[in-house]
Amino acid sequence: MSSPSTTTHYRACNLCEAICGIEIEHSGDEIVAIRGDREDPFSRGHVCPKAVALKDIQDDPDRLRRPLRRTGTEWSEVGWPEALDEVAARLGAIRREHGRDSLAVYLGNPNVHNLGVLLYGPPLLRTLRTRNRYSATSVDQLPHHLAALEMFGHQLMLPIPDVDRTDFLLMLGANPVASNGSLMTAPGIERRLKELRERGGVLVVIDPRHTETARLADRHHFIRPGTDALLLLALLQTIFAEGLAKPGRLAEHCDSLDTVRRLAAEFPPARVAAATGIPAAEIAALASRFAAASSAVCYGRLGVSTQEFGGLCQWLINLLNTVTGNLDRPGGAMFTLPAVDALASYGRGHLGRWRSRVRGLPEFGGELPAAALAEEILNDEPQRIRALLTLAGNPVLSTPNGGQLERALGRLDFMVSIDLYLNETTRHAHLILPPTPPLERDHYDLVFNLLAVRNTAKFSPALFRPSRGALHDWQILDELHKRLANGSLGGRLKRAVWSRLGPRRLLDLGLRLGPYGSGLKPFGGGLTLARLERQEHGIDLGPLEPCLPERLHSPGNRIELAPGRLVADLDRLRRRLAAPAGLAAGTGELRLIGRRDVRSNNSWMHNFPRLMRGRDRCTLLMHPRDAARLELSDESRVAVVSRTGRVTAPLEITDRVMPGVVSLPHGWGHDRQGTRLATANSHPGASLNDLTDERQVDLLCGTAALNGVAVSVEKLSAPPG
Ligand SMILES: Nc1nc2c(c(=O)[nH]1)N[C@H]1C(S)=C(S)[C@@H](COP(=O)(O)OP(=O)(O)OC[C@H]3O[C@@H](n4cnc5c(=O)[nH]c(N)nc54)[C@H](O)[C@@H]3O)O[C@H]1N2
Ligand SMILES: Nc1nc2c(c(=O)[nH]1)N[C@H]1C(S)=C(S)[C@@H](COP(=O)(O)OP(=O)(O)OC[C@H]3O[C@@H](n4cnc5c(=O)[nH]c(N)nc54)[C@H](O)[C@@H]3O)O[C@H]1N2
Ligand code: SF4
Ligand SMILES: [Mo]
Repeated sequence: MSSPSTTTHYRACNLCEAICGIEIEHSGDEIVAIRGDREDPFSRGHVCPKAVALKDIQDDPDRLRRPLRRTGTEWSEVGWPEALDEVAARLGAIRREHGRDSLAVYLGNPNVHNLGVLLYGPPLLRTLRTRNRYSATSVDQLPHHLAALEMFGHQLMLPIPDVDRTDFLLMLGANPVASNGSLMTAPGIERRLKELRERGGVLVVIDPRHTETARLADRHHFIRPGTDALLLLALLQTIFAEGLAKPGRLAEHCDSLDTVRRLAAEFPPARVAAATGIPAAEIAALASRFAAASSAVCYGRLGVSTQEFGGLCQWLINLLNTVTGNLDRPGGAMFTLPAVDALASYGRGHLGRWRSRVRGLPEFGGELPAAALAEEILNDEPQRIRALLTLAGNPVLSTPNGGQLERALGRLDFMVSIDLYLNETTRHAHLILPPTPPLERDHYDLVFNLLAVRNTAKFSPALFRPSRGALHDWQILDELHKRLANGSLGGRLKRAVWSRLGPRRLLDLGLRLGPYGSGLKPFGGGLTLARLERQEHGIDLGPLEPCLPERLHSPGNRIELAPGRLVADLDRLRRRLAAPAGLAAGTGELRLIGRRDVRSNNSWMHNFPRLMRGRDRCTLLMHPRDAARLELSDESRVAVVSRTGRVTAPLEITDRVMPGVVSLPHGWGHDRQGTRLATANSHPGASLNDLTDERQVDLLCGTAALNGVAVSVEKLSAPPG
């Protein structure tokens, strides 16, 4: 809807996983309004306050428009050809002298929201062939990939909770009302959860904090951080003991059900109640209700992935869904059929083919854990990392022990960042290469359609033409690739063809060859980019459909219920349960967890004035009982101290957090010198990851245990300033 002087542009917001349809009313280059697109068949008008950030990114005077080169602490603009040549020359020289593993790469979260990077990043990475690849995956969803690989044979066979049809949603360690959902693309999740309850369904939330999502739930249970694997085992134990296990249609395709029954038998509710903080009777009742529901799904996200037993949690969640017959059935945990088949072009995945040099942490899918990056730089071995490329990442604020990583970055011979901003990480680079912002490029969600609660497709053409000379992320990657590839004639030809095709034509090919596609016939029916583009609100491809066992990627199309590596990892959990200072410890020590706010997105949306209004959000939440014990009041400013660091924050006393647990949001800490983020600098907050510990990882797969960090809290004597 636009007035006579304005035009309306339709697209998907690419800032978070919800992929909301938006309408942008604009007059030439001036954005007049950004609203939810009511005609979008998937999001039906939903947006969150961050949608307007698309305009703020576009207009932000701090956003970098030209490559920058650092000399000491001074930055100066450089032309594109010169910047690209210099980056390639420096990386090439270090590689020649010290070998390919001396170059490291860190890939941040926005890459999965970026069509061009998804198509042009992999070829460059293959050319670099470094074993020192790191990404946000190992501070995020890695355990989901591991469980999918081990059970279903492919790291991307991720079961998605069918929220729109389920009768019972058991949610652990997720707060979609603030995060808008993750590994569950479901725009307007709050409405979907309310609809679940209106149709008589049940929502149970397990979280050490009484979250915004818990407020919508029938039941919320506090749980001691890091003990979810025990709870899940006890749920399974009850289900087996009460004869409620009925895998149904898939039973004949599952292996090792008896092993699972035997393993779970060790963990009756009474044995885990003290450790988890949930009474045994409540656990047993929850198990019975879950198993009795006509459809049910257990879903666990960041709080159960980024903890010491994340791999076990995601395996046990899949098990709970499978043994109750809820895997691959409507209302349960289902698989998507996106219009571009991402599984076909990604490897199945692998664990532990090589290990990090210093600590011996395993690679997963070709990447080493981000928790190992700093130490791989800060050592004196000849094979240490000497150069780093960061691509849309801010690991100083987003990976554990950010302070140590900063020291490491300062030691590199060369660092280059492809990024929109001069921030806490990129300020350490020698060169920053800024790409075009989201509204200047074409967009299609290759990843989030794979994770969506419904099959849909939408193409978002660029709204604005890039300013003169600007490059897209994919063009920067392609230019670097061109300069760094020294392959065969065949390899060079392939690269040249890929480079000529560009994201649009590659997407068209992907759509044509996908499950709804026209094939390669010029006039065949079915989906092509041209046809999709004509549907500016996007198209609905229907609800998720059962697809097992045919779509399994495992040998013989079998579901392995008791993968050896996961079964073996139970030993770590047993030892922890038995240790006197283990999970049940009541040592008086506090456990630190994170949180999200709907107006933030990880570390990079604190520079937009409209999202920063109101009171300070970077506060430490503490239960009144702990506050009383420590003689703290609501006016206190406190220091939070861990093995790795010390930060200060205003205290917020609330019974919405569990006794013994404190919570600080992540993504803050914008008071570091020399960044170019005027608004963020004036609302700096403190970085949670100055407190998280790189030594605390899920040893099975190297995922950082960002939740459950042991901290103490001290009162600051005088209020600052
Ligand atoms: N303690 C704690 N730590 C956490 C988490 C937590 O819950 N608790 N959450 C973790 C999770 S889930 C994640 S995903 C990670 C995120 O970790 P990161 O991806 O490392 O961090 P982001 O804050 O997302 O930083 C994104 C960067 O990309 C840049 N950028 C944005 N858009 C573009 C673009 O289109 N192109 C380019 N080239 N650059 C762009 C931004 O300027 C910013 O520098 O953090 C993790 N860290
Ligand atoms: N507004 C906003 N939206 C976002 C982001 C953002 O930064 N801001 N980030 C995006 C990204 S990259 C991601 S990955 C998603 C993440 O999406 P979610 O997984 O929904 O993320 P969180 O809101 O961090 O929810 C994690 C919950 O786990 C709880 N928790 C912590 N430790 C434990 C534990 O040991 N056990 C249990 N059961 N719970 C625990 C925390 O209290 C918290 O409520 O959000 C995405 N959306
Ligand atoms: S929930 Fe907000 S940030 Fe996420 S896609 Fe929708 S409008 Fe964008
Ligand atoms: Mo994430």
